[in-house]
Amino acid sequence: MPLQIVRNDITKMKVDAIVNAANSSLLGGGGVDGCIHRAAGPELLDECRKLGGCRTGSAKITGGYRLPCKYVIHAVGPRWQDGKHGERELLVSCYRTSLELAKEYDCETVAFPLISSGIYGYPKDRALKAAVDTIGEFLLEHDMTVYIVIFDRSAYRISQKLFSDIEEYIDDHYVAAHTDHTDRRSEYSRLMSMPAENHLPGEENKVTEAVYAAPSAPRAAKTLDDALSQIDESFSEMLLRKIDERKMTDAQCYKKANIDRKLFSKIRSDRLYKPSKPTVIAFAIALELSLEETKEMLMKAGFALSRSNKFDIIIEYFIEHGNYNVFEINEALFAFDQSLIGG
Ligand code: AR6
Repeated sequence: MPLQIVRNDITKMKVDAIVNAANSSLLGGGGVDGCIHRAAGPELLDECRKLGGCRTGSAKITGGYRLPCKYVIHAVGPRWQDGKHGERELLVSCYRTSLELAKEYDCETVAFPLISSGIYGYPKDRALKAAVDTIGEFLLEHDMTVYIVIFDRSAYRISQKLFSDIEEYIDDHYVAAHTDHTDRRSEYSRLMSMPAENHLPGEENKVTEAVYAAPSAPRAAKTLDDALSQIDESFSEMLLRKIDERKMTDAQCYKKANIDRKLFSKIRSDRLYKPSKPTVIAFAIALELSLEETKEMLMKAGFALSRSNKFDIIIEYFIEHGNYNVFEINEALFAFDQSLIGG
């Protein structure tokens, strides 16, 4: 997955480059800067002294020394004042410059902390949004795996309003689905386990209802050849068809889905490829499929959207609200402790 949000100490990341949230002197400080200098050893400071500082919104690169990465990119984020002093532009520029430096040094994997969101006071949710938007945009044009490393969970918070809306949506759908489902199933078992003559007056109709509600058996094919000839369009075929219908290129689709190019090639070359459920959902979101189409695509891969599962309800919420931003959806999934989509 080209963009991943992980919880870790950035000094432990085994990537080509990690990004430091530095200050314009580049001579070290507290926060993540202090951690990186301590883990890299004094040679890092020696090299930093030769760089002559760095202006806010920009970045410079050094070796990684005792860190498990090859390079450290020192980015200088803005101090938060009130949001009206060009803070977002400067922060975006930090991410862009760092990504361009990483590209120039042929880095395939890069890890960022949430620049400016600690000592410099940038509100964490806005810092995260700026990071996700800027990195997401860069990844539409470049092949790289980028990690946003967050230290404390509270950094990864969707807005309170969105959180409450989704929570309410989950409550409505989760509870309703469970009650409905359980009642029907137990009613079905009760009625089917007793002889018809024991049914209470009027229950004949209930049996019919319950039988209709029960899963129906598929029509049996006469021979194996018959059965095989009934094979439907596969997941991979549906995906490629939808990409054509949407007049997208393959790259536009897999990048928007936050899916790795290699994984996409596998899917493309194997018509019976069996994807994971989050991968199918990532493509459904990238293709902006309706709820019906999403369900159809899931079914082709052997999955369904269930009302007994928070992950599924959150996905349904976003599709129903016409919000197909994979990064925002992942923020919401993360906030509700669900696995993320893509990859
Ligand atoms: N790994 C990942 N993230 C971390 C780590 C770590 N080891 N340690 C802290 N964070 P900050 P800033 C998170 O204060 O706001 C320094 O003195 C932390 O939770 O390190 O850009 C510099 O020299 C927060 O979300 O950087 C500058 O003077 C994020 O990293 C000034 O601080 C950034 O917090 C820069 O302030």
